Order: sequence, then structure tokens, then C-alpha cells
Amino acid sequence: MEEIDISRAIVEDFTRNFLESLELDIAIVGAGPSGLMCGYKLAQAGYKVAVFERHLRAGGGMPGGGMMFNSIVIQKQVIRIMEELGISTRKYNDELFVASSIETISALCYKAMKKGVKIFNLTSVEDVVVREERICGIVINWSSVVWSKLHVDPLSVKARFVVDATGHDAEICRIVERKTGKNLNTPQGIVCGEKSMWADKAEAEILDNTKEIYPGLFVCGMAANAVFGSPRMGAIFGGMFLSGEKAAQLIDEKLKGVKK
Ligand code: 48H
Repeated sequence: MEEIDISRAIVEDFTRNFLESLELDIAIVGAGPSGLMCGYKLAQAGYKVAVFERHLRAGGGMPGGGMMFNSIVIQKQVIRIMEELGISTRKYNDELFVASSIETISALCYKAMKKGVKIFNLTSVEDVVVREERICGIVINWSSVVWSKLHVDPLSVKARFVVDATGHDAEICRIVERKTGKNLNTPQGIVCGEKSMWADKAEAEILDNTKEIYPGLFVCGMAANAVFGSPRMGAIFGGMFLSGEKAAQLIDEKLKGVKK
């Protein structure tokens, strides 16, 4: 065994994956629970999907559970999803169940990748590609470049749809708001900003907030509540799963109506 073979294997494998992902059906920004669920469902439906994640690890806010107590809470109606992913749950009361945050995010990541989702970690999405008032791709750079403020130009990836699953900051929607002149599909055309904690209301509103927010751009997860001015919900994750699933369904419906 030669060390250079290890180097060659890694560089070749990454490059092959990256080249295969330059033209996607769906580019998802953010490997938190909503983005991974969206990717899992779209890959299950047969689409070519990649998730771009700024940090070293996938998972977003899920591994941290609630205030670093690494358990999460989910509602009874998402038990079907937990079972589909093979995640153990424990009944807490008639409405709520608990699960390990680590097991849950690991299972989601594993199942998504097994369905064909490619995950590019340490990759930040810093802009979008727009043609004729439609989002048709993302602009990416190494997170290390962004963090160290190096002046290195980015690369781009073409996608039929882009999903903003960036969590509280709704980063992609904010970029689109800034660069396209406040034309988001919200009453004021802007990112309204997330409201203070109110779990019931937040979980009730998240599905309505999950939609195409600008032609070619969907928003799901915590970003959807941030965009529409809904509250946060704390460490309950049913809404994240259902929102990722709904975004995937809406995109599937759109793509089924469009010729490749
Ligand atoms: C690449 C990016 C970029 C970028 C961000 O925060 P997340 O876990 O998001 P969701 O919506 O799937 O889940 C939200 C949940 O974790 C949560 O925070 C809850 C329920 N909070 C309730 C409360 O009251 O606090 O994941 C988003 C991911 C992160 O991993 C980011 O690093 C990543 O997106 N990301 N990746 N390019 N520009 N911006």
C-alpha cells in the first residue's frame, strides 16, 4: 500500500461525486432535520439530490437536543416516520414521544444517503443563480474560505429547484430578498423574522409556511417559520420532519408536471 494511493482514491472519489452533482434536480441548503428529510423523500421518489452543509458534521440543531440534553421530543403523528427510519422511541404521554437526538439524526443521515442523497459538508452556499426571475442554482464555496474571509471566487451548481433548509437564519431567502428586490412570496415580500417561543402555534403553522417562496426556491423547517413570522418551538422536531416531507411532496408535484 502506498500513501499516494490513499490520496488518489480520496481525490478521485470526491471529484467524481462533485462532478455528478454539478447538475441536480434539487439542491438543498442545510443538513438539519428538515433538509435531510426533504432530501430523503426526494431521493426516494427518484430525484438527483444533494445537500450542502456549512459545518463539519450533518445534523444542524438536532444533536444538541434541548439545551444539550441530547433527547428530542416528537408528536404522535410522526411516529410513522420514526418507524420508517427505524428509530427507537419511548412514549412520554398520550401526545408526545421521546427519542435520542443522536440516533435520530444518524438514522436520517444514513437513510438519506442510502437512497442516493449526496451530502457535501464544509460547503457554504453564499449566493444563488437567477435567470429570468427564477432561481436555477446555487453558488458555493469552502466554508474555510468564507470563515477566513479569503478572497476566493466560488463555483456554481445548477438545480431545477433549490430548498432553503438553513434553519433560524433563513439565509437563502434573505439573499434572494436582498438581491431580487423584496419579491418573496410573503405578504410584505420580505423575510418577516421568527417570533418568540410558542410550541403549539409554531408546530401548527409550519406546514402552511412550507412552500415555494420565490420561483424555483422552496423553504422548509425553521426557516419557513422565520420567513413567515411564525414562532419558534424549542426542541420538538415533528414539525421539522413534516415540513421537509411536505417540501419534497410539493417539489415532486411540480417536477411531475414539467418535462425534463
Ligand atoms: C450551507 C448552511 C447555510 C449556508 C445554514 O438549524 P437546522 O437544524 O434547521 P432545521 O430547520 O432543519 O431544524 C431546525 C431545528 O434544528 C431547530 O433549530 C429548532 C427546532 N429550533 C427551535 C427553537 O426554538 O430553537 O439546520 C440548518 C443547517 C445547519 O446545519 C447550518 O449549518 C446549515 O443549515 N446552513 N449550510 N450554506 N449558507 N446556512
